[in-house]
Amino acid sequence: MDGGQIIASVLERQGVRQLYTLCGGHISPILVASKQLGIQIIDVRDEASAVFAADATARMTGIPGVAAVTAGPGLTNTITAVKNAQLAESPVVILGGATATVLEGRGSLQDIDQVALMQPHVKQVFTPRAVRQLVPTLEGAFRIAREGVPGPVFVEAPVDLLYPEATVREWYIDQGGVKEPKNLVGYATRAYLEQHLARQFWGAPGPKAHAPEVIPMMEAGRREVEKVAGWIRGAKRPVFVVGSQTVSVAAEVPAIAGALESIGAPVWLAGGARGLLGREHSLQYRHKRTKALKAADVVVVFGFPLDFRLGYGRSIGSKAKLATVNLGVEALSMNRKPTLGVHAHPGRFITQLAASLDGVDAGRWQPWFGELSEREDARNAEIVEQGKAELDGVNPIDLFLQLEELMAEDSVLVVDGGDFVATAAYIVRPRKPLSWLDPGVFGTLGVGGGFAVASCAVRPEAEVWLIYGDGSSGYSLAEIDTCVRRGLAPIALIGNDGSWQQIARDQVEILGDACGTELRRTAYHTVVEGYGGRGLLLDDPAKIGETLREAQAIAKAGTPVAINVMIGKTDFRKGSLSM
Ligand SMILES: Cc1ncc(C[n+]2csc(CCOP(=O)(O)OP(=O)(O)O)c2C)c(N)n1
Ligand SMILES: [Mg+2]
Repeated sequence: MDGGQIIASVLERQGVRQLYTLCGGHISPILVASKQLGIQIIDVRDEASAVFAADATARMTGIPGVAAVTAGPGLTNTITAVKNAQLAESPVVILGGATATVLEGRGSLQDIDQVALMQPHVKQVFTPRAVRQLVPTLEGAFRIAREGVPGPVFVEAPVDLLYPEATVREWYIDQGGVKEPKNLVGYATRAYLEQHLARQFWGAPGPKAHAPEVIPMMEAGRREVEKVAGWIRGAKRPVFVVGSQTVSVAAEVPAIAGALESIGAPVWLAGGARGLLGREHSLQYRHKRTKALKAADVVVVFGFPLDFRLGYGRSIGSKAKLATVNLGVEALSMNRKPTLGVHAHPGRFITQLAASLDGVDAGRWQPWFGELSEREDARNAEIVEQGKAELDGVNPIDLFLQLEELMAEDSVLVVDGGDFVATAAYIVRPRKPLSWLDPGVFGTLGVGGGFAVASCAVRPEAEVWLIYGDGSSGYSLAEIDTCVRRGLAPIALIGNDGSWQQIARDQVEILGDACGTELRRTAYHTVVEGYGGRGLLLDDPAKIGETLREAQAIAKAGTPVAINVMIGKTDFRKGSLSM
């Protein structure tokens, strides 16, 4: 077995089904060997997309996503996506090629200090330097990615660990010109290289790959569970905020949803936890979270930091009892000291709470539910009204209200953009758990192509909606080409306002100049045709329904499709600024 085959065997044992990559000589053996083991090789058009795709795969499956990129620029191109995965707490294994071990630091092609480059953005950097180390190193990388607060890890695999020993020997000895030494220097060099080779290949291939280690979900102590359960029993106006960490163990998600239902408190779902309770649920609220938090007497924030999205903790009334539950110790008291910080897996804590609360009388909360529902219904009615406004172009609210009706039960929603996607987030409801993919706290534009590629690969039966701002689509529309080559068929919905609108809105109002924020009403539907997909233009509000349905049919038949929607200006998002 060569190093490429050894790495592939670990991937297979860890349950990896897709390997995202953009090729390079440094990583060829990993790609070829993985393909031979039946792992799908998905070759994208930008290394960032490979890592975004690996991130999305991890979020949907709970198994670390894997991206293999070549040395030097292949790796530097991933940085934004790696940082995004770190902040989204997504377990990703980045396999990076590297120069041959004997050439390190000697000016070979694409040789840079990759360890220093990656260190700040990952949980750990792994640098195997002998073939026998590959299996334990990689298995360690997979474990670290999943353990504690999940996140990305980087494994640097020098090219001479990946090819067969005979090939590497030929590079070093034959091509190195020391096969038949002519003088003392030649003999010394040869001896040095022989010794180096022996160190690298001694004991190879090393141990066989094992099944992934079971990492138990971190539990809270009984006293913490009892304490929060006691608050909930005595609460008049409880509020639960449930964030992405809660759903990090995919297999446990149905049990966690069941536990939330059995507790019966009102729930706001955020980030990757959206869809946890299905399309609609009597416990789930989507609007007026801040109002509810201000009025609540008990607030439990599960797997979500007290960051800008919760007003840095100030959104929660100062008299409320506040529990934060998080895998990260620092997140427990970020910006505000909670009444109780619980260092545990928030999903597990929900099931622990439900067990402890068995038989809580949720009926007592009827007046509170009534108040919340009134506000929720009023906001929904307001949205429907705003959707009726006639604009100069398609009304995005009308578009999403219709999409909400038409979208398949088995859908995945990917969002990448500013105002257009924020509008979508208000209106479109994920149908199931683990079917909503947004960048996360880093707010990175450009995730869309990679996320959509992964969604189609991981859920081949699903209808994948890629909701793009026109500005954002420019980063990754080239992944339509990847989709065509790999038989993946997302539906891209591009909100074309000829603007980086979310930025333009405030820049113009505060500074009086739109410079740097203007785009053209580009023919993105033609662009995707060039890549081999189908493009539809939607500029007539009367044709929203038929165009959405046409796109669904095209995607169902296996062709990726983009709808270029000429949207009109609304003030729906006025006044919302995230800093
Ligand atoms: C990589 C990156 N660059 C810049 C930004 C800043 N930014 C946030 S929203 C936005 C505008 C997005 O424009 P578009 O995708 O067209 O959506 P719109 O707001 O127009 O609906 C920008 C530039 C960012 N979040 N990420
Ligand atoms: Mg725009």
